[in-house]
Amino acid sequence: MTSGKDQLYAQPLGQIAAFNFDDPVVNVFPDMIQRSVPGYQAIISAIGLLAGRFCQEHSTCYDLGCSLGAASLAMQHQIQAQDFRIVAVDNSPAMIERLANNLQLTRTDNKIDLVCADIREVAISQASVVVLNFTLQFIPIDDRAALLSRIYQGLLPGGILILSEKLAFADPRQQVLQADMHHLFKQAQGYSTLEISQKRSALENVLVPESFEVHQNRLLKAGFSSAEIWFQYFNFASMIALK
Ligand code: GEK
Repeated sequence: MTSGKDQLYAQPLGQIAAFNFDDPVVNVFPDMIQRSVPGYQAIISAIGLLAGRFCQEHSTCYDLGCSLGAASLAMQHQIQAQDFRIVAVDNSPAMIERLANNLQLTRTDNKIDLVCADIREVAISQASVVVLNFTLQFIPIDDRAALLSRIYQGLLPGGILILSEKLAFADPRQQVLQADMHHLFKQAQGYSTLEISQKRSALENVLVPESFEVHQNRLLKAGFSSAEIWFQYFNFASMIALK
């Protein structure tokens, strides 16, 4: 379970390739996400608590874009139901391979099934909890509504979707302020200006944020009866959508 410090963008890079979740990223992923996403750990803990409350007997919890399984592990830790499974999906073979190794090293009675696949192609059924923790932002905008609609259809009555995203803001002053505050957050976490700007270039057109209003409208259109923010730290937010 080796995991290092994220220095992927510390040196000047001539050409900056589009960001992808390959081996070098997997090696530093826990450090990278903690130091890049304000409130990440608080959100993971709360996903566990929400799953503890909403996981129904004989149901499945989905962790879509699971990376190294932080949300799945938090859910497994908190769920009291006797009969449930967690399906953790990611289309990065490097992530799934590392998560499989980590799970083998931890406990033998895991309720977590790993699937290496595109979340746009995974069947969702009998779900009580679905988690999209900073994953929808990597899905092409045109594919987002269909995915949310399939999630809605696969949820049982009383089910929830937890959707965490980097947000954009319609008001230009808010957009500039919140982006600046995120920059300061990353500096306070030890990232240099060079690292921050090279990472931003790598994520250009790969991570595409939208406003809360756009997310909320899309969730309601997909069928959810309510969608609200329960957590926000600058331009990073987590929403709960209720079936
Ligand atoms: C966490 N949820 O730690 N299908 C499947 N996986 C995908 C797809 C796709 N189409 N697109 C991207 N991914 C995690 C953090 S990280 C967020 C999620 C971040 C996967 C991608 O391989 C990566 O592992 C994950 O979504 C996004 O709670 O790094 O900002």
